[in-house]
Amino acid sequence: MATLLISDLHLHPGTPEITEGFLRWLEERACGCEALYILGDFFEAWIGDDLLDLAGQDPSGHADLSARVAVALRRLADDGTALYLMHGNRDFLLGERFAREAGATLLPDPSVVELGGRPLLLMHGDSLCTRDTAYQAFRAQARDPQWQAQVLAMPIVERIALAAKLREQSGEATSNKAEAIMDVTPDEVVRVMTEHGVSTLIHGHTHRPAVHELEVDGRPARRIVLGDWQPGQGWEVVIDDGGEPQLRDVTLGQ
Ligand code: LP5
Repeated sequence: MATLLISDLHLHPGTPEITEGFLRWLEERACGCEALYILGDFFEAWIGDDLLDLAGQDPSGHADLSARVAVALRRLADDGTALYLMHGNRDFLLGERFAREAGATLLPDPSVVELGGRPLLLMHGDSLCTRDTAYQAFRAQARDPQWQAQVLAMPIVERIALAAKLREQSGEATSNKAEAIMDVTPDEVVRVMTEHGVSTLIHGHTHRPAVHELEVDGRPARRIVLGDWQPGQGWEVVIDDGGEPQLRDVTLGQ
């Protein structure tokens, strides 16, 4: 049975083609798989699991989308596929409640998992972009449990406004950053792979799908980068009986 890994779907009510394509991919592709790993930025922005309480009464469509996706994941989990969710830089507030309703387990970033008979290092990928010091400062603050508790105590409307403000600031900041700064730092990749004793790393975040050959501890190694999903096209890594992780682009039907 195959294991699938995906990342960076950025699900949002404004992009129904991606949502519909993903729900169809779940039924046609993921159904019957041993495990599905979602390596962050599953949602475009996550403001707290209590969004699920608003299903059926949120005109923006965010709550309905979240509830619908949770139900679809739950169906897959109930059919026997193990589901794992890792946080990304957009959905770091995704919590235990969503995971429970989706039948998924929250996976720490980084995580080493044994797949296809070998240890693989799984990450979202944002922590590898160490040259982006402004982002790393933001990340440290946004991952601070005290800051998160304060934010989650805010009324939902204020959280929606804060998320929109952060997105606006991020858009302005990224438009002024060099492309290389927003990619992973090669030395950091080697450092984390050495630290975890792996020769394969799979991550997303950069939206630059590719398989990079490198050397770690004098041995050949690989960094597989998942792509972001667009209307009509997604990306997956599949690990089947052969054990070799394969990066594939996927045509998404409606
Ligand atoms: O996301 P993307 O692709 O545009 O750019 C990312 C980095 N930006 C971010 C910020 C997120 O986009 C913000 C959206 C979060 C939505 C959910 C929020 C829920 C919590 C709030 C509501 C409850 O991750 C960007 C990187 C880029 O990837 C490439 O790696 O460069 O980093 C930045 O743009 C960061 C800026 O350089 C500096 C930060 C500006 C905001 C400062 C506000 C400080 C307020 C304190 C909050 C912690």
